[in-house]
Amino acid sequence: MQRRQPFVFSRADECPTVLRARLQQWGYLFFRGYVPGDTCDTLLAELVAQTEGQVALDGASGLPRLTGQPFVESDPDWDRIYPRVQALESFHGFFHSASMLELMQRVAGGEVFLYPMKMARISTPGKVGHETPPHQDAYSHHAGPTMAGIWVALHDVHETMGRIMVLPGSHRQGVRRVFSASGVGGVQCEVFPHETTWHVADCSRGDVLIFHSATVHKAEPNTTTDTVRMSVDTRFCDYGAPVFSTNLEPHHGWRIEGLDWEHIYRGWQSPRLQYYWRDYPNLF
Ligand SMILES: O=C(O)CCC(=O)C(=O)O
Repeated sequence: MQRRQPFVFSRADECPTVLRARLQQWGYLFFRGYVPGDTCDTLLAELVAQTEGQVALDGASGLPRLTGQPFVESDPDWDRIYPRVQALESFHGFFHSASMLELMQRVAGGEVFLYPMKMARISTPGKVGHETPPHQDAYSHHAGPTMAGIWVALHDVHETMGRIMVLPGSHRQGVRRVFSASGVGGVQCEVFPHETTWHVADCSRGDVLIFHSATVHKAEPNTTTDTVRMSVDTRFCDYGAPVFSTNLEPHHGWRIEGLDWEHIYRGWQSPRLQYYWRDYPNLF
């Protein structure tokens, strides 16, 4: 039996000590509308424009609609679309804005290192069973306890559209055993029998979820008829904490031929964020 309770809400202007205590208590922080709506709209339109007509923005609702065939991460359609998404300067820059960095610094209590690997999620309907399974980023990113995930809704995400859920307090049980799974990432972690209550909420564009590296989280299936859920996420840690070297690669650069930083950077206007991570002092 799986129960759902609403996310515990946080405010960015709360005392950082309170925010950090809450992160340790629940394993996550959820901020309503932290990213301005027009910033989300601009990035969403750019992501949609890379889908070669497979996804279109609905004029009335502003939501992405599936206009082509359903696909999941690592399908041929996705593999064609994703290098175009990854090449967007705005997509990589999104998490490096002053206000985003400020939020991460407040939560971390000091300077942060933002992982170069940036992720875009395109969860289409028609692919139930392939949604992100329960997992811990500590396992998938080989990361320690000061690493956290940061996930942003680029549009409103209602029930049935593939919301993100977290297992509150699950970060306190350490890194768990994993099993192979059919969804995004290919592995799922153990969920203990007593862990039946998940936290979740309908999201509005600009809502931000920050979660501890060991917090178990997953996506609900997208059971709509034609609405796509699109979001972006990345990882950050205390500056100087050990970072496993695969996190310096582009997301899926390990399996999509030619998806490397040279490809990604070739059309960029500014060199500022290119290879910013190269002198990071603690790789392993
Ligand atoms: O958005 C999703 O479906 C997956 C997000 C996620 O698992 C993450 O950010 O670690």
